[in-house]
Amino acid sequence: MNKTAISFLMIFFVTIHGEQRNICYSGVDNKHTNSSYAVFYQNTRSILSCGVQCSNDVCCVWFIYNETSKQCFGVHHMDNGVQTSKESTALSNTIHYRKGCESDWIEFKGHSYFFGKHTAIWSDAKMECKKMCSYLVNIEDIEEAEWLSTTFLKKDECSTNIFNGCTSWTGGNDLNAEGEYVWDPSNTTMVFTNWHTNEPSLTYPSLATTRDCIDILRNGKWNDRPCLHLNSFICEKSIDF
Ligand SMILES: [Ca+2]
Ligand SMILES: [Ca+2]
Repeated sequence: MNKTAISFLMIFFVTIHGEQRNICYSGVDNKHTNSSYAVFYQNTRSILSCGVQCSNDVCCVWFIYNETSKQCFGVHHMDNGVQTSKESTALSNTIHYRKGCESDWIEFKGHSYFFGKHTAIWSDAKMECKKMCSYLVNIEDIEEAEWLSTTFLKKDECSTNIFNGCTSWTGGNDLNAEGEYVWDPSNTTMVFTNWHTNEPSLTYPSLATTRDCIDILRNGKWNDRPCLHLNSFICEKSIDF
């Protein structure tokens, strides 16, 4: 099949699906690799909203996001035997993500993450995650910490005080023994840590005993807080497949 015929088939495919599902395709990238086809959704505010668009698009199998331009592309898998050319995509400076396992979940390095926007005390946040067969996020390395803050916490509306808003509960805590930090629910000892300057409570050590739950700040660093503080939260689970 020649390239013109392939292009025609692809435009036809996208048009049909776009009309049927009433998705607002504002443009179509006509370059493709292997058996995939990129569909430009629109410029989105975050990786999360790009992932949600892909989740809501039944044909989308993974998505591409450009942090600088905020461009969001869904990629449709062309599983119809069409042989495509070896052209590389025209999408530069982008990061590819596999579609989240469910709507509103986003995958990163084999785990899936959910951002709980409404605020809750730590134990309630833990229960919210449990209800979704997941746990409060366990942060094992700097890549995960920075990905979480970039994906879920850095927002235009964050206040200048880094402790005030745009923070989320993690599973980190020292509820059982003061100063011995573990990850809930396994209670495994924390190996990697990423404390914010003067944390945990180094400036006010006498308050450390009342601050037993750890939240992640928008810079990816951590802070200990009273567990009754109302915070947004991030749930994590392994990808099932
Ligand atoms: Ca983790
Ligand atoms: Ca403490």
